[in-house]
Amino acid sequence: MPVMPPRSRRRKALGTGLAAALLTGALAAFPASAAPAPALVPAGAPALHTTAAPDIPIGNVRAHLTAFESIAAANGGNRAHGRPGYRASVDYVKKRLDDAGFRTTVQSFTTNGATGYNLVADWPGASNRVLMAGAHLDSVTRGAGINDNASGSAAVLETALAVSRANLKPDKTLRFAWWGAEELGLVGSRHYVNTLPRAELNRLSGYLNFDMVGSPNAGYFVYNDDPALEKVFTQWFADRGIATEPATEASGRSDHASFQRVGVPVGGLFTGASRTKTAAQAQKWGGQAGRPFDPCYHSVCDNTGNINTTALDRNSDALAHAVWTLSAG
Ligand code: DTR
Ligand code: CA
Ligand code: ZN
Ligand code: ZN
Repeated sequence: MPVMPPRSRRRKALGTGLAAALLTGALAAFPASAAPAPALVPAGAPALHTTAAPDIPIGNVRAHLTAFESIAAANGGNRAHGRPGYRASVDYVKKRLDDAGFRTTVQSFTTNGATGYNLVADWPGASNRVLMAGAHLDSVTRGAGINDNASGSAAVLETALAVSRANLKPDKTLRFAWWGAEELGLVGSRHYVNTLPRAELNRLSGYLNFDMVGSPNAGYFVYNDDPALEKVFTQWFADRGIATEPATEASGRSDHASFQRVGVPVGGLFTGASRTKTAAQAQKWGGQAGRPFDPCYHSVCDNTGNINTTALDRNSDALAHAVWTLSAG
């Protein structure tokens, strides 16, 4: 069985996300909840902002990828809809969320003669608004689906676990989702929006999608469907001197399209699929011009070797930043 990443377990045991994320061992013993954050800051150090997102530990994200790869290996080499590797992937994510205090729901549906599942996890907020972030959890039958889309699944999972470690008290309810049967035509996410009552759909302030966020020959693409959501991401990258481009390859091609159809503002990140990186893109992002962003797209070689760790780390941190920022109000 895949094991929980050790860092998650340690952080959970500490129980004070802010202290665990930001302070040294000596100071971490100090109960963060009992003292205002500024009192813990040494003179001259930058002020702590309790609303700032933590750095998402890339080691934890990669540990989830390894777990998904093991799940595929133990279940005929894939995690596809209707195959045992898909259900095992749902169980893996659900266990970690349940242990972290989320309210989880498994929604089943039938397509292509098999039962599929969406996993939804809520972290309650104070207002009536809901912010969603999601990723499809199914692979194609050809392989383990690690860039497509264990990468997005792991980044969303680790962000959710970071919310729990920080004991975040958001204004909005935070809702994290892992979709089934995306590869068969966005089936799971479409089922979710079609079965959600209109009053519940109206609570959704936005849906953020993460599908392929660790492509080996990565580009930094930001969905340009909603200007406000787009800006949260583009600003995060600009602040770090990383160029981005609008994700024109994204239109209608992943689960955000299901939300767009019913009028929910959407955003997201993408590092490229089978399109070729241009010379200009290689100039600004590095990598190989004239080669696909992901040469193993939908292939058996989409394994843990098919990941650009820097891209996955940046996108995971940007995801957490967006969730923290957009949780307000
Ligand atoms: N939906 C993806 C492939 C894909 C193609 N273009 C984009 C843009 C944004 C996200 C994903 C994609 C798949 O699962 O195969
Ligand atoms: Ca990080
Ligand atoms: Zn795919
Ligand atoms: Zn995908």
